Amino acid sequence: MNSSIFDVVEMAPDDPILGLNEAFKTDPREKKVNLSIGVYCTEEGKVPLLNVVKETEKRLAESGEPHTYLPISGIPAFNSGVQKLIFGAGSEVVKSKRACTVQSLGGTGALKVGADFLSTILKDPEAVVSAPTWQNHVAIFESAGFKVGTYPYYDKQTGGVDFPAMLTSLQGLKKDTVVILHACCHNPTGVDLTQEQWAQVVDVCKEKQLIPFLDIAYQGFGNGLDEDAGAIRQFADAGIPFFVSNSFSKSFSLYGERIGALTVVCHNEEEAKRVASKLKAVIRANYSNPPAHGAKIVSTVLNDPELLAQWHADLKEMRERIKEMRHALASALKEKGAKVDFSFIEDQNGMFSFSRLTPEQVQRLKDEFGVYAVKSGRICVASLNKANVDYTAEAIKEVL
Ligand code: KET
Repeated sequence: MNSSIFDVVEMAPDDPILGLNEAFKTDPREKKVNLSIGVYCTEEGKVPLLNVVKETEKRLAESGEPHTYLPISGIPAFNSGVQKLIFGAGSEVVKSKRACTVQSLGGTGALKVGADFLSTILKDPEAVVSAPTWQNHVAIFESAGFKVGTYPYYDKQTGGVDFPAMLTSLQGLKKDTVVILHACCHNPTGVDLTQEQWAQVVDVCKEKQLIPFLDIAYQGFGNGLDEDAGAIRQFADAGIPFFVSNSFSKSFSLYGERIGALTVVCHNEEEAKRVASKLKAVIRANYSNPPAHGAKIVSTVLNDPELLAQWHADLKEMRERIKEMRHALASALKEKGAKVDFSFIEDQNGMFSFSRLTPEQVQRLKDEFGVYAVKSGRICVASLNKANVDYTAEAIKEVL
């Protein structure tokens, strides 16, 4: 047999989240529940087409625009809309033009463009992520040439944040370390910092000259659009440079459109212009320019008061249904006499709950009940509904 250049290629493991999602789809069992991927589903178990998206798509279809290339950094009205959304319309950052924003392929694309750009300006690029974090943070920064470490975050004893340990760890980092932070709805734990704690993180980043990189993939799923952006606004007020990757996958239910943005906050407008030019170079050499459809939807909504109000209503409905499901799951587990107290599920934020189930229990949930969760014990409570919550609680109770 001739040798092949691919002889050296080993089978890569399935992705811990997307791999499960694929496995779920091919599971023939009728009674199955997908709590793996972070996707919001309606009471009917479907990924929603938001009312605001339906209406905007109708308008876009009527306008009959051709499918031409977008500028390298995306639609300008989209990028300015993003800045108003994350910093607040009256923000000094927006007015002074010291931030630049580029459209990206979802939140993932924003992280990747940011990491690639940073790796060109840092000598020995190092980054830290929370323990635990969304696994792709590590993969993205490593693939951009970073050495990636962790800082303490989740406290297994209390189910909250081990804030003193986190702060001490950040204080020990060397200058220019990139600190990846979940601005709200921490993935996978669902536990967030208070605004007072954020103020202390901002102080440490400023004092130690660290580079904060705030990932906000769930704005609006915690307590509201402005409330969830509190950390970003504190960093903006501190006057230090920082990065924000945001995503509309979840908040507009536009997962497949790959729509998000990277924003780099600089010291002044002149600096922001130079940074923007380099971000464009990174994008051009990767995928040339971004896709248009999702950006057209989001920019239309962000710049139209009537559609914006509709989006706020759609988002509120999703946020409230998730809270209802948290309550339903915790109550069902209690009613069934589960050995463990799961009331903490109701205190967590966003789409996820860190269930404290072990990898073995997670495996049994899948094998015996067709209930899919991430190995870490993370469950997506946004996929629960009145029809599957009881079955899920029963399954969890059985594997404890
Ligand atoms: N950041 C975080 C924290 C995050 O959870 C996701 C997606 C993203 C960024 C990426 O978003 P996107 O706009 O799709 O590129 N998380 C879910 C999906 C995934 O793993 O890709 C999840 O954790 O299930």
